[in-house]
Amino acid sequence: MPHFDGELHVQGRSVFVGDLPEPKGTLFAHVLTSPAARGSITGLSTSAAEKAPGVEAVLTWRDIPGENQTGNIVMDEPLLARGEVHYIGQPVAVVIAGSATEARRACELIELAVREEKPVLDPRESCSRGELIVPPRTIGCGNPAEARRNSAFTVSGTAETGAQEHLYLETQSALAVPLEDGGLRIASSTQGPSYVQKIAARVLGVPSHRIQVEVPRLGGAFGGKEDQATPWAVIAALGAFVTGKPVKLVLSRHQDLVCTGKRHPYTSDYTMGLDENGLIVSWEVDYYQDSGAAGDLSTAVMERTLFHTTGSYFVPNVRATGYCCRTNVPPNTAFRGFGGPQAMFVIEAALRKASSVTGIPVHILQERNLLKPGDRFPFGAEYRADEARSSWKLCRDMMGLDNAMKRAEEFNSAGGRMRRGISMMPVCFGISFTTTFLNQASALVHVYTDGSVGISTGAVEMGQGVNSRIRQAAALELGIPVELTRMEATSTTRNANTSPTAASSGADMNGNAAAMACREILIRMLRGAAERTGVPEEALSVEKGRLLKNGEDTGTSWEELAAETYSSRISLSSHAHYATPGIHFDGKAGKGEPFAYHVAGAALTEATVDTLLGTFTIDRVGIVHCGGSQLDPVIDLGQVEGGLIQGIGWVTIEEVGRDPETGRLLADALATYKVPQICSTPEIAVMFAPGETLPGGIGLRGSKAVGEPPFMYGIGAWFAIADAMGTPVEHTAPMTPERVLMSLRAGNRSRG
Ligand code: LUZ
Ligand code: MOS
Repeated sequence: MPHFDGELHVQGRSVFVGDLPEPKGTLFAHVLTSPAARGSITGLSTSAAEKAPGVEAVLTWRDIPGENQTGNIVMDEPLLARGEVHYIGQPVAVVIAGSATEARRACELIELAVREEKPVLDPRESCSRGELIVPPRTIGCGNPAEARRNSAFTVSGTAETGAQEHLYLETQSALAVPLEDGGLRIASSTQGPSYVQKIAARVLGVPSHRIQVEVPRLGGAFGGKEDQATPWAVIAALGAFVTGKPVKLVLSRHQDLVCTGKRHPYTSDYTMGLDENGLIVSWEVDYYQDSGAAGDLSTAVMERTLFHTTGSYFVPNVRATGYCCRTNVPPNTAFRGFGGPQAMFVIEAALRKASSVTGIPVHILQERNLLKPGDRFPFGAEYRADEARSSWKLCRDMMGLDNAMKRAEEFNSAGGRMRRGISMMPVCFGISFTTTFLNQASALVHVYTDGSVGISTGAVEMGQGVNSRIRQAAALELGIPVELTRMEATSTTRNANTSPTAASSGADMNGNAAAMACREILIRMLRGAAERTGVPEEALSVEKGRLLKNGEDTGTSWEELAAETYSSRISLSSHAHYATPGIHFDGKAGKGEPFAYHVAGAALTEATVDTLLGTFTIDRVGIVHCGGSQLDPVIDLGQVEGGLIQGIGWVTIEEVGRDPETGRLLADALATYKVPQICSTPEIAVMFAPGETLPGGIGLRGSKAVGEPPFMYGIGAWFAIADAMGTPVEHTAPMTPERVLMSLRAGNRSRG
């Protein structure tokens, strides 16, 4: 199976929002954003900008015809600041001009005065000041305090993980075109076209049916366009609405870096109780999430953190509490893993500490505590698969844990400044939106009279290959070559009220919806053929593009069948709706079955540290990943490798530094924000194990979601480096070379 977009990408022929033809008279928007992280607006004068060359309009909150509100879960996010500013990069005013350069130059003429206050940048400070987005939330089971008191060992500590920039290749972009009846057509680089539609309608004060949103494809997203594409698309929409002309907005890389939210940094306090065999008996944890200046998706991210509080392990007594702490940085947002990685880092850190206290090697502790079939998660659901243990054992044996440990030991016993370390990292990730109602999707399928098939779903192609998987599922359902199918651009007029393409579930849900629509059409086609020929319907089928009777070729091709179906006046179109079966969650009780299934796997990581320089290499990563019966191994491999490397970047070199006084983003260009590149990529071995068999209607034709889970294999890199250092280190990510060096110095000092 080819990744169908691959050919277009390498030839530079694939079309993104920024490449769409600009209608005649298109204007360009540039946004003036807050230079201060916290303060009151004391003056805002646009008159000089209005007179600048090429300027058609300068917009502030006063020009918003509807509601100045883009919040989705919490209603705390104005489109354009009014009275106060809450982070550097918050949109305040918009210039609409004949060219992007004119708009940008005129923006500099807007006079904005802010009385600055000291920003809150530390989530713990925010929490102690009571500046939470929502009240703290706790999930748990058993009696952790009592279990801790009766435990043989207890360990406590703090673990911290940093922010992460999404660094999608395509920056936030939108093109809004006015329609004849006062409506708008918006092309947006969003994962959630229905969100853009709903919020544009709210801000403009028009019904949703006046707003059409279309997404050709995205140049990457990683969660950064789940909620945060919306304000930019709505700003373009506001410009088009007010001027009556098409308006385009494409963020510069610099503005995108400064204005948009990142992965949530967390600082967390934990206490773990263990029995004399190293079995975890209690787990108590407080997560302080740096939510940024507005709610955005922070509460949902925290919910997933709470669901993944015990990682791949079984713990009978748990209390996990999450604090969504409002700070003066851009609202932090969805990012591959969505709070899961933050939780998993904390329990892995705790297990390292437990290993040093109990004297039990950490990989033994990990293995002993892995989830078994029948174990319950703290939220009540049962773990039904045996993949946590089976993937761990396969990884241990096939990827060679013993050999890796021996190699490292021999290497290190030779002395010298280079030291080698290893880690095992298990992953168990729940598939489904934690917000149950989001687990629905729809598809519209047309078979044309020549037999070619057009498919529209709510899924957004962002490079992950969702369209390839949907086409494949549709072609298998119809019994025709995949080349006869085509994916249309995602559009709110073809599929309404869609969930964002997120939570790893885009292919599962939209693929099932497309397959359901295909099945419906195929049944009609076969019924028509049965009526025309007198052959019983059950005897007919389509395979490899031929109409078969009891498995024998009838001499009729798929193309002829399509034409005959049309001539018989039978519809060749169908729309289908899919809702993930079997899931439910009681938010108040904190109990239920929020996930359709889990994806599990394990990674063995080997790293080498230069103890003189603090630099390191991640040498080799061996992964066993339970992907179900795969639809497309090549797409899965791409997701596993890409996720791993993105995860390694998060815990090693990606550092979103901010000035501690002003909150200004320090790494605000690609010269200073570094992501892993091809030279820093380890040798990667991936073995796919089928694992559990999913019931029908869950997953996609037996295959499992693959988008987010592999990200968390990358966490193993942090622990492999720490292992190589051979000195106790604070559990703080990212482990930059600077941190390695300073930790080694501190370790040497404390050893005298
Ligand atoms: N988005 C969301 C997500 O709204 N809910 C989720 O549970 C989720 N999980 C992963 C990624 N995005
Ligand atoms: Mo997401 S973090 O957009 O699945």
